[in-house]
This record gives sequence, C-alpha cells and structure tokens, in this order.
Amino acid sequence: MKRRNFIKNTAITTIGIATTRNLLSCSEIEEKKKSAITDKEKASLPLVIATWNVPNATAKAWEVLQANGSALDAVEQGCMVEEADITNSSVGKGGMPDRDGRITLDACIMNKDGDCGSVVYLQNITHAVSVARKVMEHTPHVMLAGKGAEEFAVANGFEKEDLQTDNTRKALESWLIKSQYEPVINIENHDTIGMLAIDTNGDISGACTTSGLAFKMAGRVGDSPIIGSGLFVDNEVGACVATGLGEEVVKTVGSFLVVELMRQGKLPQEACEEAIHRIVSKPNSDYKNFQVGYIAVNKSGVVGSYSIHDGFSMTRYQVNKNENVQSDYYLKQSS
Ligand code: SD4
Repeated sequence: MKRRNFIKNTAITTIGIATTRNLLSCSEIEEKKKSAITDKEKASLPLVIATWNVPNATAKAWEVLQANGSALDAVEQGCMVEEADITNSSVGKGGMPDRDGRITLDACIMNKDGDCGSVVYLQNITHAVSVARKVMEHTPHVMLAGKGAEEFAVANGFEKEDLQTDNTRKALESWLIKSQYEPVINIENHDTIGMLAIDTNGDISGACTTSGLAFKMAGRVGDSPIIGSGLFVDNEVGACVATGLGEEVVKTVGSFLVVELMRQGKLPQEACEEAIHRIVSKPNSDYKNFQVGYIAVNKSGVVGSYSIHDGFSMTRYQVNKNENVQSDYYLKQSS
C-alpha cells in the first residue's frame, strides 16, 4: 500500500473506531439509565392505567392482557366499556351534547409502531375508539372528521344509534336556562377515558375517547383526538394521555411533551409535573379555573400522574390489583 493511502486508510479506520467508541459509550450510558430506573422501581408487566375512576374499563383491558392479548386490543376494548356505559356522561353513548344538542365524539388510538388513527366530530356511533382504529388500519390517513367519519364507520359495519339519553336531554335543558357562553369545567367530574397499556411482550399502546366538553360550541374539537396532545405513544420510551380542558393541552402539545421529557431521562411523575408547570406558568394562565391531568408510563412500567387541581385520579391494574390512585396536584404545592 502506498504511504499516502496507508495514512488515509489508517485515519479513516481510526475515525471509525473513535466514532464507534463514542457510540458505544453513549449506548452504555443509555443502558445504565434504563437499568437504574428498572432497579429503582421495578414494575411488573403487563399493566394498564386509565384516567379517572374506571375499574370496569381497566378490568376489561386486563382480561385481554392476561390472555396474552396485545396492548392495542386491551386499550381499545377497555375504552369500549366506558363508551357503552350511559352513566359515563363524558364518553360515547350518553355523553353530554354540545349547546345545540348534538353529541359529537372525539377519539384516537396509537400502537407500538407509532401508527395512529383518530376521529373528530363523529356522530351517531357509540364506539368512536374502534372507528379510530379502523382509520389507522384501513386507510392511508390519520384523521377523519364529521360526516366523512360517520360514513366511513357505517361502511365498515358500525351501527348508527341515537346517543342521547333522558339524562343528556335534561342536562341540556337546564344548561340552556343558565346559558353560560364559556365551556363549563367541572373539575371534580370529567370522565374522558385515556388508557395506556403494556402487554406481556413489553409493547405499549394507548387510546383516548370523549364526548368533549359538555355544552361546547358547535364544531369544537378538543385535545383528545389530536395525536401528541391528547395522546402519544413512543414504544422505545413510554406513553402519556391527557384529560381536562383540551385547549390548554393542545397549546402545550402536552402528551408529546411528557413522552419527550421521559426520553430525556425524566421519570413519568417528573415528566407529568413538568408538563403541568408549562401550563400554569404561562403568562396570564387562568389555571385556577380549569383542570388538566396527565397520566404516563415508561417502558419499564413505572407510572406517574399529575394535575392542576385536586380530585384527579388514575385507575391502575397491575399485579392482579385494580385500584384507583389519587393523583398529586399542583395547587397543593402552590397554596
Ligand atoms: C376535551 N380533554 O375535549 C377533553 C375533555 C375531558 O374529561 O378530558 N374531559 O377537551
């Protein structure tokens, strides 16, 4: 080999080795970080968590996970339980209408491969989460809205139904008498369901389904069907789902933020707290008058949840225990 070529080749090889060394040391650090988390808070898999107190929904998801079903099937079937429950007035059939009396549903779903589907302003179909899954699996698109979403659902075998109940009719009548213009947030009692699961393979999926804010303006869509805001799943890192005043979640791209913070090394609890801080520390934030809550899980199965106000909780089914866990909240620290 000529001397000049020898020097050139040696230099390239050396750069190669140096780069590989750097890469190796980076991945070593990553490995150490991961095992530090697992050693500190070893979590048992599978597991499912959901926003609010929804033991029937987590029980359904758990049944799927226990039978070695996928996290994707688990979150879909778990959410469907609440969608069909007419006593849950924030989701599916029996969900609260907009101020013109229409029940319009928003939902999304995201799988371990980063694929996602969503529906917005869907009417007359109970299982919005399943329509979202069909969008993900059977169309080249991510989101379908309104009439198009409804027609797509019917074409895929979903039954059209009247989603109103006596309860929703009465609730609208009494709201119209008061007729406040602003969406009213009852910080004690939202039941939008956001669900995250890790299956026995260690794969993560998530889903979110809601009728949105009660008595919202016609056409209003919140955070729940917006990937990155209401829900985000990154199978390498973890997942997050949001509830509360969707406008505030959208403005901070909340769920993506939580997952990115976990990617940078934060535990789920720390990441949820940081995302809530982003909302409350905005100039002119009116946070005393609205609620936002996040739940998150990392790849090791460590979970976290945080909200602005008291009263938010998460249901967790893990190690054969289905329990409702009250979340820590921002106003406690600041009062
Ligand atoms: C929305 N985030 O439409 C939803 C509402 C919600 O429990 O979470 N309700 O803004």
